[in-house]
Amino acid sequence: MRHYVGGGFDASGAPFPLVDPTRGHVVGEVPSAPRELVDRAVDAARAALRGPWASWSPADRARLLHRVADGIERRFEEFVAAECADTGKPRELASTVDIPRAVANFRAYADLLAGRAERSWRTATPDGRGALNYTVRKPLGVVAVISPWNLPLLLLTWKVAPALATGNTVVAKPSELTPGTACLLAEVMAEAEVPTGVFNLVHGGGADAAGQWLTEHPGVDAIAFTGESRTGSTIMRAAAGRLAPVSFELGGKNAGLVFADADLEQAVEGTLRSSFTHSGQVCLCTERVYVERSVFDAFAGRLAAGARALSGYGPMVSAAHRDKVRGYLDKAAADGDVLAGGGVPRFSDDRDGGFWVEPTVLAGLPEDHPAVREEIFGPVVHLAPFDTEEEALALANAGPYGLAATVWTGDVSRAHRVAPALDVGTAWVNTWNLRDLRTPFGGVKASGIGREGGDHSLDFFSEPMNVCVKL
Ligand code: NAD
Ligand code: 6OD
Repeated sequence: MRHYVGGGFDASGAPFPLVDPTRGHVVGEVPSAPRELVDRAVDAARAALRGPWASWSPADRARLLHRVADGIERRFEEFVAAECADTGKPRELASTVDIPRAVANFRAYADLLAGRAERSWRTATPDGRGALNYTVRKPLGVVAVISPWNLPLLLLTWKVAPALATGNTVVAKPSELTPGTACLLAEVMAEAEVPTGVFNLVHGGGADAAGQWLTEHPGVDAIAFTGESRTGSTIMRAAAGRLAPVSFELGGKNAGLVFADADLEQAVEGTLRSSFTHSGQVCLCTERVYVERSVFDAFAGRLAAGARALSGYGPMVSAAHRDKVRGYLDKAAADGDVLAGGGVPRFSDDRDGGFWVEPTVLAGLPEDHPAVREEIFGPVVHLAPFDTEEEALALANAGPYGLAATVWTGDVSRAHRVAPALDVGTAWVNTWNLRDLRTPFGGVKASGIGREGGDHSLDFFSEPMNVCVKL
């Protein structure tokens, strides 16, 4: 595990242990970037802005992004293995979602570049000769990309790809818990001949470490961050002093709405996927489901049976996160009903040392209960009944977050009425986590600032400038 700064690999800094979440063993160590290395990474990224990279055309950059995508594909199995080792997620998930999506992130922004048109306006002037206005887009400069542990490569590349597409230089800091695929990405960047200093990688923690030093760094022009809402507030304060723009994808407490007119089988299958994919450790996962009263018992019974039957799921990412999830479960078990799970799976092998939590279905908790209000980020979903569409909407829209929601209904009019009325960045109808990378992605309220995806990312990572030429 090494940093990548100014085109060179570097292992400086005090090592911290890497733990296998599946078994709880220490399996390696990662160097924690000293402040001096963070400074060097920012300096390298600044210097690269003035180098040959500045004159690369969009077509050159698009070709580079495709080379990076090719490089990930060539080493696909290594990436899958690293992602599974760090997160404990099943191979099936890493090989069908995380790594293919990282490849798609680079290819999508490479292709989008080709379709970006610069706008121009002919303006009348009193002398009749007119003026030509045209807009050019410039990179923001040095961008810090800070990412979380749940979808490590997917979420890092989701920001690195458009940042490079628009001509910025990047200093990336992955989560200290999951540095493996970022290290491989640095190797791929070197193999793809990304110019020196254009992509840099530093490892380390957040507070009083590489994360904080990057966000406070006067040489960092913009910050693209995915992680907890509280961390977002801290980073925003750090950026405020120098008015650095931020793009934030933050936490969620996503609701599902199941109407009696829904295909119940589809709603149950969809909710099992939306609540328990990656053991609930996806920001888009559904943690609270409101079910029309007439089908509540049928839905709850089937969902609980489905949760009990799940196998092949992974652990929580760390002992600390497992303890946090278990804390919510203990409170919920004391105050409400546990319809499925609630415990720890037993394997009778060394996995019993890992950070496991059973897929859990809860019911009967009041809406202001911490397990219903706060983001758990684990395999836990709470069910509650509703009587009217208005009540369902009010329940879904309550609370501090607004990332995503899912509506299960067989009524087309209801779908179009309810989905846009949800206070979220993304509403799915009769599906979950179906992603088209050209669409806007982000959250409202405490779930984020700004939109990424497609043109939204290309817009965030570049600054429009108007040139007015008197003819
Ligand atoms: P986190 O906020 O603890 O950490 C995220 C990253 O920020 C890590 O790299 C961490 O080292 C760094 N960091 C922490 N404190 C920092 C500080 N003071 N200054 C600078 N950097 C700092 O989040 P996490 O636990 O890694 O991830 C889980 C959270 O991320 C959940 O809340 C989840 O909802 C959210 N998330 C949101 C999205 C989205 O798209 N909206 C996607 C994935 C995860
Ligand atoms: O699909 C995406 O682009 C994306 N940003 C997903 C975020 C998932 C959160 O864990």
